[in-house]
Order: sequence, then C-alpha cells, then structure tokens
Amino acid sequence: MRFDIITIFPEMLGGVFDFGIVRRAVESGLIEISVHDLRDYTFDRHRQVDDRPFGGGAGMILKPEPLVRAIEAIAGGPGEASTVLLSPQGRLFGQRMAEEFSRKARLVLICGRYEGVDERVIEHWIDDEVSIGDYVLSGGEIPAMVVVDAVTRLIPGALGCDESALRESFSDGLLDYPHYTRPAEYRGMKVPDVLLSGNHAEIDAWRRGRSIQKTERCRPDLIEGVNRSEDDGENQNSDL
Ligand code: 4FV
Repeated sequence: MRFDIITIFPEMLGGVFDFGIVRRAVESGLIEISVHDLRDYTFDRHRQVDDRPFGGGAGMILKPEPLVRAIEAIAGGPGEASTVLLSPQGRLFGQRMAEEFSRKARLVLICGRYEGVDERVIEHWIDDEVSIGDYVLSGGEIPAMVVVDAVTRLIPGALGCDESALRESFSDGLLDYPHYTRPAEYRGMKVPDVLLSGNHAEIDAWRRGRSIQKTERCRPDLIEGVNRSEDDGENQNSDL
C-alpha cells in the first residue's frame, strides 16, 4: 500500500514513521510513505499557498491552485488513488474506516492548515473528508499520522505475528479485556486465577465477559452493535 501525504510542514512528518510497526512495514516493503511539500506546487516567488477568505472573516484559506497541482501530480489518473482531506468536517475515523482504507492500493492524505481549504478543491478533487475527532487542531498532519498508523497495522503481515490470534480493541466492537504479565503477585495484588488455570475455554469466556463489562461501563455506545450470546453474563464476578 502507498501513502502520499501533502503538507506545508513536511519536516513535521520526518521521523514519526521511523519506529515500530510502521517502520518495519516500510522496511519490508509492505507500505510506502511519501511526503510532499505543498509549496513545491507553487510558481510564485513567495510560494504562496494561502489567501484571505472571500466574504471576509479571520484567518486564511488554502488556495486551490497549489493543492490541485499537487493532487493531480501525485494522485495520478482518476480512481488510481483515494484522496482524503483530514478535517473536522469529515466522517469520523474509526477501526471500521481503517479496515476500509487498508484494502486500498493508494491513499493521498491532504493535511489542512489555517481555517481550511477552498471548497472547490473539496467538491472536485477530494474523495473523502475524514476527521479524527470533534476538536480543532492547528493542522491535519497529526490526523494523517493517526490514519497511517491505524491503517498500516491492518495490512496483512504488518504486525509480524499470527494476526488471526491477535484480538485488538474494537476488532469485535468491544473494548479490550484486562491484561496481566509477571509477576503473578505484585505488592499483594494477584493475577486472576482463571488466567493461571491453562483452561483456555474458561480464559476466553472470562476475557469476553470482562470486555463486555468494560464496554458497558466505559463505552455503552459501542454495546448496541455487539451480538451477545446467552452465556456472556455469567462467571464475571469470579476473580473480580
Ligand atoms: C482535524 C480533525 C482538524 C482544522 C483547521 C486543521 C484542523 C486546520 N483534522 N480531524 N479534528 N484539522 O482539527 O482531522 O485546517
């Protein structure tokens, strides 16, 4: 999979992908990441990328010309790459959307800055507007990092372990169950016996139960979508 990122601060993305799973995915050729400076698509001596808003108002707007030149040069022909503008007006990013994006060959991520982008660019050159949450950041660079990281993890081979065994938060719409590692007793606090029992059926039931419990308590909005089986309720209170 190939990620192209268009930004007025390319150095902000320098280094962030040089660690862990994303780095390994780049080194193993699973993904390519290319960062582009929007100013490289300006021809005026001031390399201007923004201008004042028609109709007045505070702040500046990203101009159409540099953006369209960059998108047309980078995204190639129609349909070759999905163009995604990171902005608070977008669809809310989540694990489902990450899965959707992980099935694409190419993503061109456009990082907004200032008050936003000229609407004609959004209408005619943007396939998807995506928001990482209902808060206002100073730029789309951090959201672009979030998307690259979350999507890369879902590319087969990226996690470098038997992914089918790996159960991740939200993979079944539930929050994750509690995790424990050695020592089995720490400052008098014991690891739940069921996890030391070796009885994997019981361990799985306990984990699912705790996931449901945690989701009901912390994210009841998620519980609606979860299909519950009859024995989801019991043996939760063991080892609480
Ligand atoms: C944002 C978000 C976000 C808004 C103005 C950049 C900033 C500036 N992007 N999810 N939340 N973008 O706040 O994606 O252009």
